[in-house]
Amino acid sequence: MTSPLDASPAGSSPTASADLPWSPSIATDPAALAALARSFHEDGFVILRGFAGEQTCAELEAVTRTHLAGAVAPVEFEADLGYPGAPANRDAAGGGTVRRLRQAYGRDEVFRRWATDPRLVAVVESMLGEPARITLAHHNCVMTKHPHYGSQTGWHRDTRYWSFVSPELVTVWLALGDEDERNGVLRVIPGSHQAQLEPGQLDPAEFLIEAHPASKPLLDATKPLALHRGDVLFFDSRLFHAAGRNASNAVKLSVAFAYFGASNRPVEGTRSAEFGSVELPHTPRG
Ligand SMILES: O=C(O)CCC(=O)C(=O)O
Repeated sequence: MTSPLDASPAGSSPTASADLPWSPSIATDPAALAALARSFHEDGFVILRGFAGEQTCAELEAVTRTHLAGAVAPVEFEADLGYPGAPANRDAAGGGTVRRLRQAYGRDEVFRRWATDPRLVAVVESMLGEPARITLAHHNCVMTKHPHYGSQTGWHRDTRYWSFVSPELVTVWLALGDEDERNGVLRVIPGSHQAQLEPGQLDPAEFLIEAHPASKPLLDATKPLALHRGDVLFFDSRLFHAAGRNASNAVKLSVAFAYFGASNRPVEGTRSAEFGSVELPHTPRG
């Protein structure tokens, strides 16, 4: 088993890989958590392979499939977003394709158990540097990518419409199946959570304009993050990411929650302050 701590020169702080197998000892090892946090801050993301066990994935998938089959509200339809590849409207072929099952936290105990899993909370806390809260206003969903009608998502930062006193949030993305080039793998630009953009580099919907000259060096650094069932991607919510369409014949399902630190808060009167948040117990370590 690979250690979460890579060898580092004598006297320097150990560094962690941004992509490593999950080991239960990480959640209780302050040095391992600190190394993960350093890697997260540098690259803007960390993948923990096999973090969610088969039983957790199976329970989440079962509820997801039932709710998708009945389009149980609240849902977001592909047709309503109109991203490239989406049906033109709800009456068009595929117009009933669900993009997201929203408000996952309120849907079933399995989502609440997952989002508050103490191991997950330990990792997120180390990244935020303080006790964490779940925002119920953003993500808090199952993202789907359907064959035929699932759309392409351009380069964006999750924080584009989010209003918090500090923009530092962590998005936690759990793959309930394989995610790869065939079915709309998530791509990221490592380090782009820190990128300063030029005026005019974003379109009115705050997607990165790929043809803008200043976007080239960013896009040259693109990295696809292939995931397997149970792998968890933690990313800084300011990290630029994008995803293609699904050319396979199976729907892709990913559970996404976002977390902010106890000293942070949504700005009053904005959408980010709607729906509330979930305070998570802090477990002192070390
Ligand atoms: O199309 C996708 O799978 C990516 C979705 C996404 O990044 C988002 O909705 O924030």
